[in-house]
Amino acid sequence: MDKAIRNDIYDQAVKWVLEAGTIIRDEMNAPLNIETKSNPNDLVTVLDKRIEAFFVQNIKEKYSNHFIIGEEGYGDSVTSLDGTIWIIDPIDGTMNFVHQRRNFAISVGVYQDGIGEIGIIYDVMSDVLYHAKKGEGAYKNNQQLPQLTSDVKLTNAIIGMNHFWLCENRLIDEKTMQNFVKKVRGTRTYGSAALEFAYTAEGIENGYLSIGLAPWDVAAGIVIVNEVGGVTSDIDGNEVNMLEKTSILTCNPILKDEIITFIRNGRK
Ligand code: 2AM
Ligand code: CA
Ligand code: CA
Ligand code: CA
Repeated sequence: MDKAIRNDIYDQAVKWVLEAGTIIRDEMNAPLNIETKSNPNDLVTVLDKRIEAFFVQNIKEKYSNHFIIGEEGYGDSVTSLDGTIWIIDPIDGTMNFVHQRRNFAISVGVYQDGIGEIGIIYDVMSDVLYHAKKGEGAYKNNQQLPQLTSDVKLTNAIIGMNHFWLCENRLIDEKTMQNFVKKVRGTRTYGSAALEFAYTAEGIENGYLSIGLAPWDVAAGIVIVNEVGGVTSDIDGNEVNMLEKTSILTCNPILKDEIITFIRNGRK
């Protein structure tokens, strides 16, 4: 992507993300009209919808030839990665948003012909912006994030993963995952995939494993993690396709083979 064009999109995207954050903080104490989606724990509120609509309206007005993939369905039905595509999760961590009023993020990735060019993850209540442009490093607010440490092993790693991995699940035998939890130094469950990517990029956790995520959960995070030398794949090590839901492993590259080999033993 041409650098001047990318800089323009990036500046605009950051501006909209910060504006969206202000809307959320201003409106979050009004009734949220909480509804459920695929199951009783899969929540959506009026603000998830309002924020996605805010992005879609602004993007369509300013960049009429761009496409949008958004969780709440205000975007386009995208079937090809050709062109410029905004991949948006208006509120990542809706359960945290509803129950905790914190620990949720706005996630915006911009891809050109399938390549991640821009990643923005905004921790709305902490007012912390993680952001990256491909090839130009990743930032937490104005501070550039260092490359991930080369001094990490699975036995002293902190890995983000939710507890469903320890219940019977369709991907990996739970006994294997229990052994995995015992092997690593510690696990964390933050409840926002986007923030887990941001924390992996920041190096405050060394990786994150998820059973099933959609493009909007990971699009921005992949770009940000890439910029500090991190790697993202599905749990078998395959490349992630931005048009499909998939399992996810994002981590320090030193850990990738060991994690994949470990969990392969219990792979169904
Ligand atoms: P969401 O809050 O945008 O839905 C929670 O563990 C993380 O997984 C969040 O990032 C959440 O995103 C994501 N997630 C993906 N699919 C989900 C589902 N069906 N139900 C709840 N969370 C889901
Ligand atoms: Ca959701
Ligand atoms: Ca999400
Ligand atoms: Ca969401």
